[in-house]
Amino acid sequence: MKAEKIWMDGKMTDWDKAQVHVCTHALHYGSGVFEGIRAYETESGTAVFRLKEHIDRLFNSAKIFKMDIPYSKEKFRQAVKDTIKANKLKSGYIRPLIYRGFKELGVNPFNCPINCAIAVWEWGAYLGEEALAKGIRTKISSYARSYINSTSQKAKICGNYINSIFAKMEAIEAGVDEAILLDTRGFVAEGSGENLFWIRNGVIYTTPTATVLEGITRDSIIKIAKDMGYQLQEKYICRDELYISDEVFFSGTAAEVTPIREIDNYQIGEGKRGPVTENIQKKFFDIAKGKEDKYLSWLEYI
Ligand code: PPE
Repeated sequence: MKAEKIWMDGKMTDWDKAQVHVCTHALHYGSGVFEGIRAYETESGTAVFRLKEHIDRLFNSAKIFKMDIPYSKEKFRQAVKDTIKANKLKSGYIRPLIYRGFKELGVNPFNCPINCAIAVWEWGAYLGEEALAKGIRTKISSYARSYINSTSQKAKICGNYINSIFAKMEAIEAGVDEAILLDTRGFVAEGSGENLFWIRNGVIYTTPTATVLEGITRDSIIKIAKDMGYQLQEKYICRDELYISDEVFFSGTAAEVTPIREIDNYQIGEGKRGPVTENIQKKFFDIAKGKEDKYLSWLEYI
């Protein structure tokens, strides 16, 4: 992972010089908020997928975490595009980060400055190229998604990801690719970095967003699926409903549309990418790559 330049507090900085002090507040306490955005190569050049929605969510995360971003949304949006240009990135991942910097330590964050950075780099398939075509193996995590009153799931707060990291480490050590976390009531919540969809008898389901991140890919898939004529419902379910679903898949900026072929050693459906998942995945990539006129408003060209 490396590119040329990182935008740091308004300046294009060399990748190797984009450093922070070891007493940075966010390094000790996870006191930052971030975004994950993708840019795709299209016939008319590089386009950022749903940049407006990602910038809106970044500002909402900052609002929830009581951080005033010292730039307007418009300036920040331009900075994302400038960073892509400065790195001549054709397609890849964009990581804006707003963090409490260095002034003093102690849990109270209010005296620490608010620093901003935008990094971009080439990032292929999150769970491996094969995952998109064949599906991945998962397990229900022994770690519950953070309790609703412990932190905020609407905000993409850096420290929230400790919960995801525990679940991910456990999954990898168990020999599978990814974890599915339940909420503290025991209902299915989401992956370590993905929302979840499942299909039974032709109907597509996903979880309500109260206890999970309001995924922008999730929102895109809901719109795409409805446009394609599928019935789609939000529903709280227990883990056993996943075991007997016809198809299950993850959605996320990094994960895109990743089929799940196994959960807790149960084969899901035929044990491979199912037909509904394949249709939606194909449509998603066509849209992201600018091949669907109807959805061009989701793309922001560089
Ligand atoms: N849930 C969680 C917990 C999550 O982190 C993500 C994104 C999603 C759902 C899907 O949201 P969206 O990207 O808006 O569709 N996870 C980001 C970080 C992954 C990482 O490993 O870092 C991402 O996909 O960019």
